[in-house]
Amino acid sequence: MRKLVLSSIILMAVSTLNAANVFSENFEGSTVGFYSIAGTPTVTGSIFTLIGNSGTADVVGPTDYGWLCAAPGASGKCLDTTGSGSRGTIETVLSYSFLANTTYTFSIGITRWNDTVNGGGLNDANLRINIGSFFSNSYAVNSGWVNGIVVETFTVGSVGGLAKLTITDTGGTAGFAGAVIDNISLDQGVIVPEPSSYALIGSGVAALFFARRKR
Ligand SMILES: [Ca+2]
Repeated sequence: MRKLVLSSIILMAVSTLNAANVFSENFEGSTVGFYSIAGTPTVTGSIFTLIGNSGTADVVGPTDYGWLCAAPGASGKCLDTTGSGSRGTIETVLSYSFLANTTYTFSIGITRWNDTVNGGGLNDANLRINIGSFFSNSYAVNSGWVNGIVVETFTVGSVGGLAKLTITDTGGTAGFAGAVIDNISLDQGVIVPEPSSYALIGSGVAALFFARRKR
């Protein structure tokens, strides 16, 4: 038992070195309901708020939509990126600090919205996900979409800075429903030294070598 505890502590220490969570959201602390710019723009109990002119979003419960909200570890609520009204854009309330020359891992569960109320079945959507100028990708959540957690890695260039995560529903079958998302996580990965840093380290080692030879 003591061995197990010790190895767990070591594992934890190692994984902390390799990846540190920047933010995560599973909407379990959120209140099921309709959020809008005109009404309540901040999605209660989550890290997100609605932005744009007329965006809406719905926090939905596990019995409403699909595999995602009911998946292991996600047994409660998730977010429909567009509520009844107009296509939604959500953004983190906070800006997060991104370090130069650092790799990050972003993951998100995405599924099609299932129209069980109007009998429309699975609807298509298009999601665009941005993390400031550091990451951008679009996802066609249509009949070709394979349900699962999307995992993306990206490396910030030589200039870091603050950025927010923005998720926009840019179009799909229904104007009153978008893709359903859950289990969002951003983790800081390993630091990648710049080529110039390698050169600097190399020249330092060379200088040390020649200094020693002179003696
Ligand atoms: Ca959830």
